[in-house]
Amino acid sequence: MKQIVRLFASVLIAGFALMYLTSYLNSEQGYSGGNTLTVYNWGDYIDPDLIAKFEKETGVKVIYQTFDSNEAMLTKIAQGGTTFDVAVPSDYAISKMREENLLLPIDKTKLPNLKYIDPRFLNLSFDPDNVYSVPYFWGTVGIVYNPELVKGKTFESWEDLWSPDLRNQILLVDGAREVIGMGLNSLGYSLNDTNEEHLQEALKKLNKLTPNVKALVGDEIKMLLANEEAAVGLVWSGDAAEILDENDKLEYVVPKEGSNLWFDNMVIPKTARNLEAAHRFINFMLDPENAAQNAEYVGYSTPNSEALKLLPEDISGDKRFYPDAELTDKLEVYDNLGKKMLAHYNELFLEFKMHSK
Ligand code: SPD
Repeated sequence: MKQIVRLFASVLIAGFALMYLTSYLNSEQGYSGGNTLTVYNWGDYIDPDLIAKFEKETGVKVIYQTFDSNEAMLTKIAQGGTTFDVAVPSDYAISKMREENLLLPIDKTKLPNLKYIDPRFLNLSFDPDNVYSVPYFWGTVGIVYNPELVKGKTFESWEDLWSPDLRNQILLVDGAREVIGMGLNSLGYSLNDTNEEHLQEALKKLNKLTPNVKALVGDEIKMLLANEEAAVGLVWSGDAAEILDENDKLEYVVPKEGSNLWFDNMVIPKTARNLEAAHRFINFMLDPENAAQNAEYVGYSTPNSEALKLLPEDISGDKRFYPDAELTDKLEVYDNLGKKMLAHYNELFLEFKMHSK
């Protein structure tokens, strides 16, 4: 009898262990099932209270996964085997996903809150008519610096980063387009330049920056700069806003030669399983109160004009993070340079990283 009880108990334990393991592996792979929604977003890019609010309002369980670059996100979605219901790529990555047939059209009849998006952020070249994507956040790329640590030096130009006084003082965001783009812009070339000579020139110039580069980092760039562990950083504007919020001694500038204007939009990848919940989630994030709460939490700039009205004036009126057309018209959006050229940018970036070690 005892043997039967023991056998029964072992079978039960093994069953539970198997169930746990399967559900863990499924969530790691982004498998949705039942009433769940799998969201794939950049790290540090949502107020977690909003996920809880969405779950409470809808009864849908959110499985949330993060990535740290468009390239990582693209590879994971393209290789298949995942069922992300909503993802948040940037401009050129959206264009690439469209080209590779990785997106589903959005049913706008299910997005009544889309009307709150400022028309300036709709119908952009990477997704005309917003067939596949809906604005989430937008911003620029620029330089955060600590005036005390750089002893009064100012940063009007990309060129200023090459100053010999900045040895081991610069942190760079770990992004291929951002770093190669900075090299190109510093030489007066476009961020979307595909001329091989120009690209090699940019790599050579970037390699000369390596004595000044302390590290290439992800989201921790915010903590490192705010804690004054480096004097200067190449950052996305939303991260700059958060850094300056933590440490108001620091400054943010977009260099005069120009820089990147970027847009992160919500999309429904082709492999989505829960289309109903995906649309509900996107509409929920477009709700002005939710969008304002999210913008205040993550520090990034909202494209939602009603949400903007709900933000404190010191945020919505800050021209460094809500620049007007006078600046944005001078900036460039990354183009989808095609599979081969994007891969080449990544190779150049890897070469630079090897050189910086
Ligand atoms: N931690 C959130 C980072 C989001 C950055 N998105 C900007 C992409 C620009 N290509």
